Amino acid sequence: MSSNESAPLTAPDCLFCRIVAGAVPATVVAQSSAAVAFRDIDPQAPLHVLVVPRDHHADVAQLAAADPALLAQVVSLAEQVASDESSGQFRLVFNTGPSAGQSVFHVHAHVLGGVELGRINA
Ligand code: DGP
Repeated sequence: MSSNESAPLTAPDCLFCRIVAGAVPATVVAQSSAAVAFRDIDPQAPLHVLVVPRDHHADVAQLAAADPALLAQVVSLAEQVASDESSGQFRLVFNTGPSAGQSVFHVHAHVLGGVELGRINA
């Protein structure tokens, strides 16, 4: 089932599915029919919002494979939040896998901004 239909795909015991459903409180700053944006509980920048698709996908690679249009909607909502709350310039981070720092396995974009961000020297 896609996010255009009535009930989103969910996974049992998924924290971000519960936030999307309103069962766990979060500070929601924007939403669309496909995605929800809410403040990170432990902000790392003046603007630090998480954007999640309403449908459950474990990570960005799985989302891109299963529903690339939905990934585009996640990015679009991220851009909207950055424009509404900051300069419109932002860093988008998808931690993907435990070794990359992913701790919640419902794909989420970290939208970071509101400050001069340093270059990433990988
Ligand atoms: P990651 O490590 O990339 O999986 O990021 C998970 C983020 O989720 C982390 O920055 C903290 C945030 N987070 C964890 N639990 C909650 C919560 O209950 N509410 C909110 N708003 N954010 C949470």
